[in-house]
Amino acid sequence: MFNKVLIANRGEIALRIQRACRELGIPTVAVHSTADAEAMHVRLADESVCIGPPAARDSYLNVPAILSAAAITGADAIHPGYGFLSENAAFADMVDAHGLTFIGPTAAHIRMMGDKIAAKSAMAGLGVPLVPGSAGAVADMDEAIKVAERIGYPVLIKAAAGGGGRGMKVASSPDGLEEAWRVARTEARTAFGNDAVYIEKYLDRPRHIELQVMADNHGNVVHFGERDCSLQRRHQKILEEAGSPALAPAQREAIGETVTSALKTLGYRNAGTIEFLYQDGQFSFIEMNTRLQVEHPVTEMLCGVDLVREQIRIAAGQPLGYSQQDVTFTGHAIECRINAEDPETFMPTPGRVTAFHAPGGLGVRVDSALYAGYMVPPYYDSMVAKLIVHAPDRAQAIARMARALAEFAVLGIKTTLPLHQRIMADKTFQSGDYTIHWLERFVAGN
Ligand code: MV4
Repeated sequence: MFNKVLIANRGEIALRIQRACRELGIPTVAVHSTADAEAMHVRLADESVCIGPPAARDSYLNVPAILSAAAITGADAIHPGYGFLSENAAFADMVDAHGLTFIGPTAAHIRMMGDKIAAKSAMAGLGVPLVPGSAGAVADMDEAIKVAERIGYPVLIKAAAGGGGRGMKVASSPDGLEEAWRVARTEARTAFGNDAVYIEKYLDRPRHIELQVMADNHGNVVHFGERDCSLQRRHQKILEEAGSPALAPAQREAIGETVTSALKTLGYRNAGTIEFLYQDGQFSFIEMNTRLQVEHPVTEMLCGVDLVREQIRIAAGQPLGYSQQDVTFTGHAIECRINAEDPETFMPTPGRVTAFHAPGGLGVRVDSALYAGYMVPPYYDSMVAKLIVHAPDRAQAIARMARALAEFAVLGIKTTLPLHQRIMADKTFQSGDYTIHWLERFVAGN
């Protein structure tokens, strides 16, 4: 096992990783920007190192400073959390080259899944269902027309280096294709420095369903079921559930079997999330995330597992603590992301938190680095808390969430707490019959 883990992140996820390390008896090193000197992740760590000025590119993305912090403190492993350097293959390589362990997948797998075309062809070759589309990159307009005619309009042009919704263009007819093609190409080149694009059939009312997997270095791959992340605004997830209101246990088992067998063949290691669009009873693979995700707690609550503990144990070479038969799915879990944003306009609301009271009680979990007196800095992501509930069924989970939201007090700054209260009270949300488009209309006032 590791002697000391450096956590290359901030906020609630840094605390989450510290907690897993502490339970494993591993001391932790926090790194922080000058803006985060008073942050909770620094206060709770065993040691801390300042790695640069506020801007993320000078601190949380500052690879030499982070590697130096590991060397100075004698850390032998680095957990990247999510965001920042978590899906940076060059960083994983450098951690390795310095004789440290990157707590995550291999650099080669991070690189493969970062290229959405490579990811799709790898998955297709392993029997994972895809959206109908081009076999790989589409070279020119002539080929684009041919692909679109074969699969039928509307089609979606996506950037190979994109992901998370960046660089996508819909074309609903041959007329629209030329314009969409030019815009998508130009955006891909300027945004990612890679103008490779591919084409998919546009699914008009899918759900976003993703599967959590964990693989060890000994060939064991286990899935922990799905999360439904259909409630998004501008490609930002707002609320996640496990399991999906749209899936029956047999469907979970079938897609789980498909995915675990594919990842076994691929030799994948550590945590991974396979993203699907789900429409008309069909799963279509779109992307794979090679990191721990923000919404991992709903899976932890549903399955009663500690995914971060498993990540650390696996990176240290230990076998997975679970076989597929050990994984059980009990009740229902919901996570609300609480952002320091105006609940109407979604403008960030950094500033001083004057009072803080977290909800509690049966089946309630709060992952947050907030405290009374804390100054939410303007430099980073606006998510300041995750409120997670677990209950015997979905209706009780919604009632519990509404109750916990009402207890939650974050004073001094506006947050998205009121938005979540409105969602819990909504009939369509309560029915579970929603798609990726529902929330955008809901926040716009239908
Ligand atoms: C799609 C799609 C419809 N058809 N692909 C957006 C983020 C990226 N991960 C994939 N995305 C989409 N891909 C096809 N072929 C619709 C979306 C999409 C979306 C997906 C998941 C959650 C929210 C979304 C919001 C808008 C569009």
